[in-house]
Amino acid sequence: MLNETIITNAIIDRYFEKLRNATDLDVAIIGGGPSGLVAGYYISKAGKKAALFEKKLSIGGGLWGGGMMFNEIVLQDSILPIIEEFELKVQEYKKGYYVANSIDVVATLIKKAISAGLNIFNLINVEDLIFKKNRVAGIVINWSPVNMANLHIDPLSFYSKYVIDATGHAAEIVTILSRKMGVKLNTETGQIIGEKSMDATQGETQTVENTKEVYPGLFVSGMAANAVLGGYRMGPIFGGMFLSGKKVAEQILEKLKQVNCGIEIIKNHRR
Ligand code: 48H
Repeated sequence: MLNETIITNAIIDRYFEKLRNATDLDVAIIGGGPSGLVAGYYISKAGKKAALFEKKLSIGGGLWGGGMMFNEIVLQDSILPIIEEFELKVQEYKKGYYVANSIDVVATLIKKAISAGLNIFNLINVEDLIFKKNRVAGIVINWSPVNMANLHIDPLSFYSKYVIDATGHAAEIVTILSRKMGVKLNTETGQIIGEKSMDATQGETQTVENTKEVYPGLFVSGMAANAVLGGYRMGPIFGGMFLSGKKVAEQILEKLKQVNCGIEIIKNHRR
């Protein structure tokens, strides 16, 4: 005979253990698209405490739909080492161009990231940031259904040494920071510049170049990087998203090595 209370308690206990473990993070990743998942994989693999927050039920962002709902994506040969690292199944289509089943890519990225130790939360909307002493110091979260039902329910806040805006075209997190705090961003204009039209070559290069800390404590990756810094879009070729996720992970891991990277500021505020 199965006991319903045990089933219920198993879920409650395990979920709250995961949640408690995420209230004080090294890195909070907002958005479960390719750049966020790849970043989460590398940061977790390096032994840092990272959690990824995705507002939708499913993780994977824009990967699922391939190009115009044809569920295949294209990857270029410059990311062959990452393809190998993730053991992605790809087929060479033309010299330098690889094609992959987008569903398989989503499943593989999620599996790899969780196996590396990434804590993934779906159905959670990041609606604001913790902002202290001119630094982003964490995230403010609520259930997505609360947001969808427009309920007046206060959120909860999680500290994080670094936050990654991996929210894709909308660059939701930088937009919130810019709108609420009116801060000067690390962009040419100090503002969000906005995404440009389609040019696959430029878009792919720029999404990697634009991956950086745009405000103390807040990094951008993937399509959000191009939206914030004014890069082109590239269509359903995803190598740049993978490279951007890897680059942001490397940048943050480097920062985490420094003793005085602003972390003390957050800690002092806790007292
Ligand atoms: C929690 C949130 C919030 C929030 C949004 O769009 P994504 O797949 O992001 P990237 O940058 O990793 O990949 C971009 C790629 O999918 C793409 O769109 C390309 C290559 N386009 C080219 C072109 O020309 O159009 O994923 C972002 C994720 C989504 O799942 C959102 O639901 C999620 O972020 N998200 N999660 N809190 N406030 N905002």
